[in-house]
Amino acid sequence: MTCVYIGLGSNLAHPVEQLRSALTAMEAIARTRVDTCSAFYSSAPIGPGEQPDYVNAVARLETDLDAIALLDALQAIENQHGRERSIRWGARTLDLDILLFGSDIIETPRLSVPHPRMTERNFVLQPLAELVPDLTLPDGRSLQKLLQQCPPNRLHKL
Ligand code: ROI
Repeated sequence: MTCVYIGLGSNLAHPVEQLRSALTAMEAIARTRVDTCSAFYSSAPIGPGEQPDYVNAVARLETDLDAIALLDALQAIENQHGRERSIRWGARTLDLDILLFGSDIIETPRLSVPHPRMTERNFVLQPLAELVPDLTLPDGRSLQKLLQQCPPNRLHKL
């Protein structure tokens, strides 16, 4: 089994419900177990234009799938939740990002792990630190140090 961390985000169509429903859907992924989930956080949107605040969380999964098979399953769940991919960094009903896949470093056209932008996003680092305060990323960087260096962005636990 590989221990995987997933970033969840939504800012449309009842975001809290979107995240709850995504957790239920992830429990149904083959050869995969949802181990735990952080608190839900409200966070100011990062990205262009006006858009509603997000709800964000991080979940820990155990899986026997490989990373691409897991990505396929997560994208199917995003699609079931009405995700549209028209505008980069636009508002979305559901975003499920593979943040960490064991200690693997993955660079393929479809998938980069660790998630390349997670280190700049307190809405990822803070819930992740709730689950694993002493985490070290595969490249040796410490989560606590990254949190200290992360640009501030309005974030509060729901
Ligand atoms: N901003 C916040 N606060 N939370 C997100 O999950 C999020 N996701 C995104 C972009 C548009 C970059 N901004 C976000 O994809």
